[in-house]
Amino acid sequence: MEQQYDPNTLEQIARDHWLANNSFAVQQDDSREKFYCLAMFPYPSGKLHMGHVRNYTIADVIARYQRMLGKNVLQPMGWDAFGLPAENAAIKNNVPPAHWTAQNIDYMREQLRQLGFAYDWDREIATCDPDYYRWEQWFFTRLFEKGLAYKKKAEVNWCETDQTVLANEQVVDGCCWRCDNPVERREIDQWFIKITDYAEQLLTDLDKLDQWPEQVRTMQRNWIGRSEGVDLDFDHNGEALSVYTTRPDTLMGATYLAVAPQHPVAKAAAVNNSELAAFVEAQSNIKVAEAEMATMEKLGMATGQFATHPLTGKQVPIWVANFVLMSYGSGAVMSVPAHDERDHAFACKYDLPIVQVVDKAGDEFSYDASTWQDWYADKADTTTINSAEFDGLDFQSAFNAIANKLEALGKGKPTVNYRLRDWGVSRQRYWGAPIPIINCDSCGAVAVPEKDLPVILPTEVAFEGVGSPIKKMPEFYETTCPSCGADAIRETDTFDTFMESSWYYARYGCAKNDQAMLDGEADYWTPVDQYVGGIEHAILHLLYSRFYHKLLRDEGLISSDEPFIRLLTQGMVLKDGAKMSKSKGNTVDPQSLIDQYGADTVRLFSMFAAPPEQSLEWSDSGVEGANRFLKRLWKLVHRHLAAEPAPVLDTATLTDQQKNARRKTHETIGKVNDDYGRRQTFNTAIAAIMELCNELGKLDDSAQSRAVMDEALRAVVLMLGPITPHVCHTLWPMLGGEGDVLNAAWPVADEAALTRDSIEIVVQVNGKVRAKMEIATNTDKATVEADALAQDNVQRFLEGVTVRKVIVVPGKLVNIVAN
Ligand code: ANZ
Ligand code: ZN
Repeated sequence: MEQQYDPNTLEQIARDHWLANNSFAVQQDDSREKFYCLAMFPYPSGKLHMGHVRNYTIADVIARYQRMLGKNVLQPMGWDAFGLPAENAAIKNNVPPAHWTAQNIDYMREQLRQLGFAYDWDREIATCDPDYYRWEQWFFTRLFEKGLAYKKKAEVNWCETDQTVLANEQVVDGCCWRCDNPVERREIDQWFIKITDYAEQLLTDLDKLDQWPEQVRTMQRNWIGRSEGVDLDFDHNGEALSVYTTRPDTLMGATYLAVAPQHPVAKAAAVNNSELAAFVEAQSNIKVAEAEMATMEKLGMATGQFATHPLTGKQVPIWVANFVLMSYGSGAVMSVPAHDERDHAFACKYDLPIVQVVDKAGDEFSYDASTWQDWYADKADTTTINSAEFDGLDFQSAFNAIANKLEALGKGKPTVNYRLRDWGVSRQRYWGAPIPIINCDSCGAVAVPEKDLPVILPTEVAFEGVGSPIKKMPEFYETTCPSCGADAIRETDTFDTFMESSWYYARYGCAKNDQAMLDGEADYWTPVDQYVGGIEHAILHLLYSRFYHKLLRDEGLISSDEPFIRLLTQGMVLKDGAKMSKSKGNTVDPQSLIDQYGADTVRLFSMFAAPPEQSLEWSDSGVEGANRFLKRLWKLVHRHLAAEPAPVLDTATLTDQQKNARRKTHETIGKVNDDYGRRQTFNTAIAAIMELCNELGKLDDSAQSRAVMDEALRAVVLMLGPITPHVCHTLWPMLGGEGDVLNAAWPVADEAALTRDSIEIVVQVNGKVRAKMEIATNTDKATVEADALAQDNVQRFLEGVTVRKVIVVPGKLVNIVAN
């Protein structure tokens, strides 16, 4: 009697086999090409969701495929284990974050195991493990010594009632999430890493990442935000008031200056002007996102002071304006209301002079606020006017001429600016890696010496209120200065969790090394050949990792320039058109699906339902369909095995039907290979395999048909191996395959099987299809023409008309033009 497809039993057997053989543990092997496949590691929030399942299945399919191509494949897994949710859970459930995290990790590891992912578990990392973060602390001290890590005052959200700093997500409508009192902004000492020193490299190296989605590269480019301009000085009471402009060609049209509310000139002017002081005070306290900046109301106030224009010597008024950022350029702007939309609106509002200095042939300029046109700010095809000796120049010539003149006068120089800011890495939270610094009254900030690392985060803590427990633990923060020996205070801030996720991919290469952060094996495995993860990480995580990689390289720990060669950003999992999320209550628990259908069905569905980069719409019937297909495949194989053993394939004796089935098999191999490797469209690969199985079902049970079937079923099992590894593990030896299917060689299409003896040609009369005919593939053109004209139905349409022309498109169609 035929065995039933029983996923629960066979999947357990397959997984036990992999576990017993440690099938996915890998070592450095210089004789083979290496392939490092990585999916972004999860935050251990409790249990897996469908987004995880999809993400990890995509990576697993790629890893298993590459392994079958004969490469030495590393696919590790670990935990992004620090972060705020663990603290919130600790407050709510009264368990220390370390315990909560460890429990979640154990549960989720078991779930990943059940899905059959081919991970080298020997390399597992949890970022909250001191064996991991000690190296991060050590590396930070190296950056500190090089001057790449520094301390400066920066603003945080402060809740006076709870006496604590709040993360941005803990501020709800300007109030504390816990006590609902208004949140203030406070300046406190914080640690920064100088990513701005690497801005140019981070930008130019994007050009090397030609296997990244263009969209992600563009987002990174915009985030870095490089601009070329000129720093130039106006004179203010004998002192230089510097402005940054990308449009020095419009300098002769600068009719006023605008400074940020925090600018020294604004503050000085406010001393004897209470109205201005109030304005400056109010505007300094408002912090807006840059995106809001564009749409918010532009407000300003005159300082009553003037500055001298560097070229004309004219006096221009200085205004304070809310749209000027203190943190960009010099915090002061030369305003050119004729050619900058913002300056124009401001000038109209406050009745400031407007002077046109750029002209565009054929277009009328208007000073009216309602008729602002984009061309006023456009740099293409312009000519300078009203600019004295600089008249009649295009943008670049005017830029250069004015920049040169300013340089000659010692009043300006060309500058490059970046929107990118240094990376603030201090968090005033508890559940993170302690920043390895000791603050001494006489020596200042001193790095914890290597011998005293790691600085271990105490884990048996109780949460009282919301503040970080280590800020209230003298036994943690009371220490002595490593350099002078005096009493000193240990830093109680912890690192931003982006610190851990910025280098974990490299640590997998030598996860167990307790002598060094990274070693030769880590250098062997890096860079990651294929990285898979969510588009939500397109900017920060990927930019910080790219930066960290360059820091590691410059410390001599790694030899490549970029961490991730190829990037696949997976789409979201939706249900009824909305993103699956707990708050929407539309989640599907992968666990219940695994229990009901087995892991292979869940894997097959998540790969079949959509191309990986697009969103996947959840469908129960789709899951059932995936399950039905696996049952059909199971039947097909068992029916084949129940028949007489297949004889040796004899290609010379095959019938047309057998030849077609065999050609279909090899065409599918070619297509699936391309879909897995180059295109990464696994859904179309699966569709092709399903179609092939349908065709195979039509074969008769003659001896050579069974031989064709035998070859085809082996190919099907090999091709599905990466997607549904458990069932393929079971079927492979049944079909006489040697060893584990996961180590079997990827099938190669037989060119000879692809050639067709005959081909179908469409015959048209005046562009309309009138007949189809089978002809031998090597038929010459004249014979094709003659055969086409001889078709019965074609003859009918040629009655009473004259053939004017016969067009033959080889291998496809014949069109007869007649009238
Ligand atoms: C005069 C001018 C004329 C400007 C014109 C633009 C158009 P990007 O490209 O982003 O670097 N700017 C300079 N510092 C600023 C600050 N701290 N806050 C707000 N705006 C500032 O932008 C550079 C341009 O933004 C500069 O060029 C300056 O305005 C403004 F037709 O100077 B421009
Ligand atoms: Zn000291």
